[in-house]
Amino acid sequence: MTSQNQILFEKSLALIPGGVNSPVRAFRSVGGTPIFFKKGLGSKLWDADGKEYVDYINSWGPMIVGHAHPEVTKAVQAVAANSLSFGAPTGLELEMAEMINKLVPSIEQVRLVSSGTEATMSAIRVARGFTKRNKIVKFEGCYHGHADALLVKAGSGLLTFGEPTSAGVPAEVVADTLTLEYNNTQSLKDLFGKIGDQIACVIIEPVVGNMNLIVPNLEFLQTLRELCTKHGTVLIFDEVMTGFRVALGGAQALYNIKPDMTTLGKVIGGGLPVGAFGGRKDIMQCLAPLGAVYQAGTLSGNPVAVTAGLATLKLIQEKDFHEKLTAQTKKLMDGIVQAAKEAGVAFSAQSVGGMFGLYFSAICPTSYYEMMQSDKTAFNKFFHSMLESGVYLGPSAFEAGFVSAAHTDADIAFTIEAAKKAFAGL
Ligand code: KE4
Repeated sequence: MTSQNQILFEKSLALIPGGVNSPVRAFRSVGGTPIFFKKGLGSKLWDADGKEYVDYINSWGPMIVGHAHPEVTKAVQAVAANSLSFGAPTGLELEMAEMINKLVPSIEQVRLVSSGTEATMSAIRVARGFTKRNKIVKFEGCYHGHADALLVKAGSGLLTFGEPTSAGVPAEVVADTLTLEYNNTQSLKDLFGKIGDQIACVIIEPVVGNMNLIVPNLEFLQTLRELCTKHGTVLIFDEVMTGFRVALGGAQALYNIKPDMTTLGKVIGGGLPVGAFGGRKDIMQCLAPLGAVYQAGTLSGNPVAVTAGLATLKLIQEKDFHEKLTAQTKKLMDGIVQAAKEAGVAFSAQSVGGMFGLYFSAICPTSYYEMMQSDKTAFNKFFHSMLESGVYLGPSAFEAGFVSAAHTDADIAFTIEAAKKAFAGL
């Protein structure tokens, strides 16, 4: 019998490119039919056929307190009754700015936008306007959204498609985008030694989640900070994924490294469209209407989206929230690693806070090159077996996974049992 997922997918293909509104959802990397969901509650999802899953995507990070958390839903319903948007300032945006400044003190001033892409695109522009330089540096395998200048050897869906540089981006637009190898400290020293005073900014995922999870070498991050300071280069931590997830204050708190600017998204919208960029006041003062760098947005700071974000940010400040989330995620990793070991499968896994990486390789990769050596075919078979068992992982070997505060010990045990079955079938 044809499933509802298949029916919906076939019909979607007629009107939506690839049947999806974001490429990674298309299952092109893992094969098969994308799952169309109808409902989420806590750690669970239900698809169009009513099949239940334990969810480890959590909308790629935002649903950190679980799906349909009653306090978030109640807050959104109440504020929505007062109109969905004004296109004018609201006290809610001030409350969000105060909350972000409190939780991420390096953000002295912040501007809200509607996606992570808008946040990184705007941060790059401000950094270029502030330094009056054009060159920007990113790292192979890191993904910062789909702004033209950043679609160079990007991660996430682009890795999945094996198209390191997107079509439709003129060479001139990326002529000033330089790409280095993540965790390669010497390459930083070499580049800054040559052209450091020409570099407007370096943008980095301080913990990478878009070529699967890659943990930073602390000396690499510290050297990057020192070189940016020495050469007047703006250091941008793209914490769209790591913000409020690897620690309450993000990766910058975890590693005690202060960037000049930070980009945020995902968790600060609690599932609704909110992004943000901010940092040193002297840099942010370059922004219109004060300065010459233009940036704008009809729905920036949308009251309903900001309310969902504020409700979420209040919940993650509950006592021991991140300690519990980190411990639950590590318990999951330990159980899956043990299952692989018992099955004799070359496998490794690691986690940072509430995000994790599963690798079909004997060691946890520390670079893009090492990540590319992992066994993608084994991952794809593992993915489908887990899906069959009712566990929803990211449909690509190049994505990190996410745990929420709603994932119970029973969910973890269920997932580990499903992993045992999946490893046995490899
Ligand atoms: P959005 O424009 O998708 O809101 O954010 C872009 C972005 C920026 N920076 C980082 C570190 C990110 O991880 C992202 C988006 N992450 C992907 C997940 N790999 C979004 C999933 C998708 O593209 O559908």
